[in-house]
Amino acid sequence: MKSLASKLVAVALGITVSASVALADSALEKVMKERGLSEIDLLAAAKTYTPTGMHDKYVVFSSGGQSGQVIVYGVPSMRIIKYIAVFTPEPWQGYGYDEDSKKVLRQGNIRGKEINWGDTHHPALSEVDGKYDGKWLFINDKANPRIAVIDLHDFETKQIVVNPVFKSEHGGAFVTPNTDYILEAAQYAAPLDNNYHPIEEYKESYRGGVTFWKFNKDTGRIEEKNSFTLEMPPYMQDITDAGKGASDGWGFTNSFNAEMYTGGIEKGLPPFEAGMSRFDTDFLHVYNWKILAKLAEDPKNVKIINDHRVIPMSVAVANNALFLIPEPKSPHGVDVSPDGKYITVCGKLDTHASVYSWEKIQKLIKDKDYAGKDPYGIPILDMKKALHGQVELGLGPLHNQYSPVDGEIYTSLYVDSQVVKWNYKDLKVLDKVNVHYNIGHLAGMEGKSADPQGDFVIALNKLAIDRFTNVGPLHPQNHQLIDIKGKKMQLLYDMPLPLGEPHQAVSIRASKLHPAVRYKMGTDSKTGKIHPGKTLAGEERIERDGKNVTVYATFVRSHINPERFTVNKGDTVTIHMTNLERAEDETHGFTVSQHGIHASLEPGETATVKFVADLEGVFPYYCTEFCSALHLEMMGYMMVKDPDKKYTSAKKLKMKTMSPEQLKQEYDKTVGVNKATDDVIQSVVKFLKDNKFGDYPAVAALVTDALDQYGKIPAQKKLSDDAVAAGDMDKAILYEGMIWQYMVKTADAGIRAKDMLVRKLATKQSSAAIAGERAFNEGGCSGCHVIGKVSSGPDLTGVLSRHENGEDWVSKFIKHPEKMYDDPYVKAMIDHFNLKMPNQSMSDQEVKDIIEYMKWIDENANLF
Ligand code: K7E
Ligand code: CUA
Repeated sequence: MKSLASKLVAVALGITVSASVALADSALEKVMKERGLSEIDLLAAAKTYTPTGMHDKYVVFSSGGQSGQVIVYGVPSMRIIKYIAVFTPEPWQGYGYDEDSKKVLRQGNIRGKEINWGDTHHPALSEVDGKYDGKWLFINDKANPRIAVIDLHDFETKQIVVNPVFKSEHGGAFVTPNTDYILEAAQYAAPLDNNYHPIEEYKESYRGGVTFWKFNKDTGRIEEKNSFTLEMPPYMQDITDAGKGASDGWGFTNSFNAEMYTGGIEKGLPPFEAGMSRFDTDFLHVYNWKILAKLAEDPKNVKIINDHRVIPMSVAVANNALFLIPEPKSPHGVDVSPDGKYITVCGKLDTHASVYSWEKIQKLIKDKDYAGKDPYGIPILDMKKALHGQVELGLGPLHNQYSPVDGEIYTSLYVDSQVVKWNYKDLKVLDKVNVHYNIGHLAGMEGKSADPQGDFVIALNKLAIDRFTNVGPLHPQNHQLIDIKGKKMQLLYDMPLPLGEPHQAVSIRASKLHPAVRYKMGTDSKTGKIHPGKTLAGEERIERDGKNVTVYATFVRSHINPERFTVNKGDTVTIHMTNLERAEDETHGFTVSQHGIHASLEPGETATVKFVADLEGVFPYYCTEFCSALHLEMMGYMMVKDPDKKYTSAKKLKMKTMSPEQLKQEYDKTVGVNKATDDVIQSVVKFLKDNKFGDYPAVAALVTDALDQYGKIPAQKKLSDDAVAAGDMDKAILYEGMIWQYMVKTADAGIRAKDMLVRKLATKQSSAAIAGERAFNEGGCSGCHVIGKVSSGPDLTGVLSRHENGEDWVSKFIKHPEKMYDDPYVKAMIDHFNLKMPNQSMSDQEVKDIIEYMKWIDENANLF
């Protein structure tokens, strides 16, 4: 078992089995035993574990379901990286709590009603030739028919459009292969206008449809005026997919309730679920959006409903742009193959997947070979003639994903709680794996694009039941990562997600994403334009205009400018805030106590909060991100006076003041500390310059950040000197203190740059040296020894050459230091440091590895 475990780990990690693995082995075996892990578990761990600093190969965008958001995580680590606020307020990012994001959220108002809840189902990535380009993400809201546009340059929602004719939807967002249109199919049929129509007139007045949202790739926005809807019968339209390759120009939407049943359980009628599943088949809608887009240009072809163009079914039929094909009852997923030649539909209530041949469908359309017409005059194609074939997969097949292997397809089985791998060309089932439990969608890696990557699928399960520690009746959702690289699928990892039901998730290779790390100074991130409230250093001000007070504020570590402002009770207060930082990840947040507002200001961003100061009193405001050592000090006061009240001033307390000598002493001390700190900074700068930091862009970026802070010092020095000249030592001390703050911030970024540069310049560590460094740190050596420095123990740089037979000497000393306490050298060290090297019970292997680590240190001694 020992050698098997080590081999497994070695193979999984791609390293050759060497002596160092034997070390891992004993420790590994111990952990395996303690935690009851098998070799299979270790293999799964090795496939997902992502050590610190390593990044994921794929990024997944999951619908956040009832949270109305999008959740972003990495694969294979399954680490959550971001929540994207979309249809619902998100407190951290200030989405819905500052004015600029409110404007986006309020685009989602429906008929004047504020909607702050959404039900996201289907995220879709923008495409070029059916392949993901990493630029935009779209997602729908099933409850309140809306589509949102997310910019992947900063992962923020930029636009929400409300469907003008639907009352609910489900078949969105699905994009055409070049992102010309975003498709959104209705769900529950309803009148397209906003009027009351009795349910008895369901067949006459209730309708479904598909909306084609025109996307402008230059502006990155949906153009509502250039969008249109195709009217469809009141079958409940469902999932949709756009054709690609061979079927480019076409769209496919399935449906349930071809029965057009209208319920009435409260009147003693059978319920919807019975009436809607009576027929053996429902309809797959097949339509040509290229023809429809042309038709929509002519006013003769459209009805205007709620200021929106709707193409009646009759017009679509007359122009050979709309057809129906029967599909097994109450289907769910409809998925076009990567080449666009096959369309797979899964019947939830049927054990089969039905594979339609695009070639056969095209021929039937061309020959006008119809099996009949539906009550609305739409031609129906014969199901058997359109089918490539059917395969029995199991109970409750739902959704499909593809892999790069020709014909290979993965399907979720809701009732069986399985993922099944099969081939849609030769119609053979290949493998099944159990999931926990009731899987809905599954996400392959780019698995619905024209360029599927394989590697993994993720099961997005509806129930978690017993998979996680019980946290009460509401369980988290369960995303399960499955390895599909081998012949047999392997379940690797369960990720609980406690933020709404993951309907669909889409993934993309991380290498295709190119997000920014900062905004151009003064940007309104929601519009991408310069914010009218942009404020640079020195431009901070408070403007009053009657009952309106406007504050132009700046944020930079670690102060908000202004730090005090006073308004009258009842004033409307607008605060424009600019984060002057350019340093990566230096976000500041802002809130005023007791006013329900919040903004998150990313480097370079300007945002605005607005509220009525309707309470009298004193209200602290502060930065809400722990941005720096003096973050708590990053605060200020809003004071609200009642203009109708008379205030008497408090009697002043007498406090002791410092003598001029004391002040001078404090001033000298502060200046001295600054001088010493500057020396450290200069030594770091010298190191960076000597080692050509400019050759390494990531290091250079940190150095720029550091120098940015350092550059603020001369202005402070001048203020300090002026204060000294004016005899105001108190003020001078404070400015000297400010200089020290900038020095600390400089050193903070500078030392990070130095560490990064050292790692880049140093020779590559052997796996033994890596193991040695770990043993050194974990075994407690680093508690007393700091490489490159004398600390509570001697510096170990060069230790191997300090003694004859150095390696041997050091090995013996680590193993049994107590035996050498009388050695004259050791004795001298003990006296000097007043500490004895303890026995850390290192194994022989650990000692060997530490020696390798020491050798690596010596090779790179110049860097420490
Ligand atoms: Cu099957 Cu909304 Cu696509 Cu839920 S949906 S699973
Ligand atoms: Cu800025 Cu805390």
